[in-house]
Amino acid sequence: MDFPRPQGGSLLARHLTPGVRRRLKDRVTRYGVRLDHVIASGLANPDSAVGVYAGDAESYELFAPLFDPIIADYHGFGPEKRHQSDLDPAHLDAPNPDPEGRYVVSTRIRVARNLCCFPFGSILSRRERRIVEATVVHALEGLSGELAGRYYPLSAMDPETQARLVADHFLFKEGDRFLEAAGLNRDWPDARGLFHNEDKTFLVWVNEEDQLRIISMQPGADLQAVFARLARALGELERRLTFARSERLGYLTSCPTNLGTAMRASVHVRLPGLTGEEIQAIARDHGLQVRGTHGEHSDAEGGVYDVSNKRRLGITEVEAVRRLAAGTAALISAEARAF
Ligand code: ADP
Ligand code: DAR
Ligand code: MG
Repeated sequence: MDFPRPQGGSLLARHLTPGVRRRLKDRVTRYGVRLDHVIASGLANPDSAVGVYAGDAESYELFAPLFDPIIADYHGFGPEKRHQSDLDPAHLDAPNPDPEGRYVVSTRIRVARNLCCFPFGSILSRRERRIVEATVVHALEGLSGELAGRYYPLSAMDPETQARLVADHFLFKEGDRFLEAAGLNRDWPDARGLFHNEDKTFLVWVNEEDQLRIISMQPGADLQAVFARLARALGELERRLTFARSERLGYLTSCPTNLGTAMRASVHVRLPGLTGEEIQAIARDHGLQVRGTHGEHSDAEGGVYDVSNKRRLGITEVEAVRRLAAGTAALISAEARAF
């Protein structure tokens, strides 16, 4: 019996053909991930752009007939390719595109990570999620110098503090319906939280869409400094934790849009003189995507846009930051000409 195909324009709808579904419908990973887990979000949200989430590292191999065409579509990365990472700041030449601070409000570079040998968030049990939290927080509390900080469990955070941290872009939002349908919000807020240093320039989200979102951020457009801080932090954390990764796909993440570098490098940039179309055209030319002031599924407030690299797989971390620097300089030049 052929199943009804997912509706809408998602990559899931495009690539989950009846033949692919017949091939995959009885497969189960060693952690118990089935096809229904992988496609739940896209079935529940026909307006999804992608529509799938991996339940563990093995999902990317066992359900490759569905994931590979989606990965090729989104990243332009064929199944014969192998991802290469480069986190060495010495290889980055990204002069500050806004040294006078007239346009760029702030710069943020994050990577997603999941611990090796655990399921991912969509099928983690409450107990496993608490073990992940304890393991990650233990590693973070061993950091020193600029990276030293404190962990704040969401369950112990008062609503006003939480709202302020979200408004100030330091903490993840709640209630994303795509994450909800994927099972990533189960047992919320249990074993979720935020680690940050004194200056909130180094932060780690624990057990949101991925088990770790490791973040370096600061006001202004010094991309080199933000990248160097992140690289230092990752060097320290790689000594303390083992992350899920594969030779072919790099770092492995819940959503296939985050594979490879798992990096989003972004600027919040004020461009009052440019239309949305002009901004989109320049961003597209530099492989960048434009989002609202509070990121995914948000609008620009006060003319501040979130501009970041679209692709994360098949380019290196250095290349992703270099593209952002070049694209940001192009947007600023266009803005300066607009007045
Ligand atoms: P992702 O999960 O891909 O990192 P999200 O949209 O879920 O993106 O969350 C990103 C968060 O980081 C949002 O709160 C957004 O406001 C914030 N953010 C993104 N770029 C910047 C930036 N350059 N400066 C400050 N905050 C940023
Ligand atoms: N909203 C989901 C995921 C898109 C990529 N964003 C992530 N992973 N946060 C969709 O399929 O549209
Ligand atoms: Mg997000």
